[in-house]
Amino acid sequence: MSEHIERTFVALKPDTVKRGISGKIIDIFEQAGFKVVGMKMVQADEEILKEHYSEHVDKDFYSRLEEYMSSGPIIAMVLEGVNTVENVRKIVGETDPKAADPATIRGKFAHMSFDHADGSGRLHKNIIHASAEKDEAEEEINIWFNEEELHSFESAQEEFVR
Ligand code: 3AN
Repeated sequence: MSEHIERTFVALKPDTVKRGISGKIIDIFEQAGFKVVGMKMVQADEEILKEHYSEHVDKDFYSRLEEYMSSGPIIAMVLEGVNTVENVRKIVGETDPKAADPATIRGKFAHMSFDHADGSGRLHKNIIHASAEKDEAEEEINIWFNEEELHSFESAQEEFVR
């Protein structure tokens, strides 16, 4: 496998699942040629969220982040392709939907802002999570998936997009 082919972890957050826009978002990644090599619906609990968001556990907003992320099932995915971590983050857009480019997933499907969430005690609903760095992607894939849940296969478009 080329050194540029890598995997990243993506989670469609509970608001996305409840709004029924998961398919539209998965479609964006498939259209860009990423291969879905793992996918499942999970009800996240306190323990897995503390592991996943270990860098945020002590922050003021953590209890709201946990409430948001456990407010319904998420769709956890592993995507594979060329420089996937960087490319997927670009497609996902800025963390704060208000600041996200309208061509990105967060800009297209949300308009929440940190100021609004923090000022009103609301949940900062931003649709999707994607790993920020290659090391983080490996850690997050291990947190959410077992080896048997990840698949190696040749996709129909691989020859044209890689
Ligand atoms: P990203 O998910 O884009 O890597 P991080 O790691 O900075 O962004 O933040 C993780 C999660 O914590 C995000 N989903 C974000 O909504 C939430 N978060 C970060 N900062 C705040 C804040 N000031 N108020 C509410 N939620 C926040």
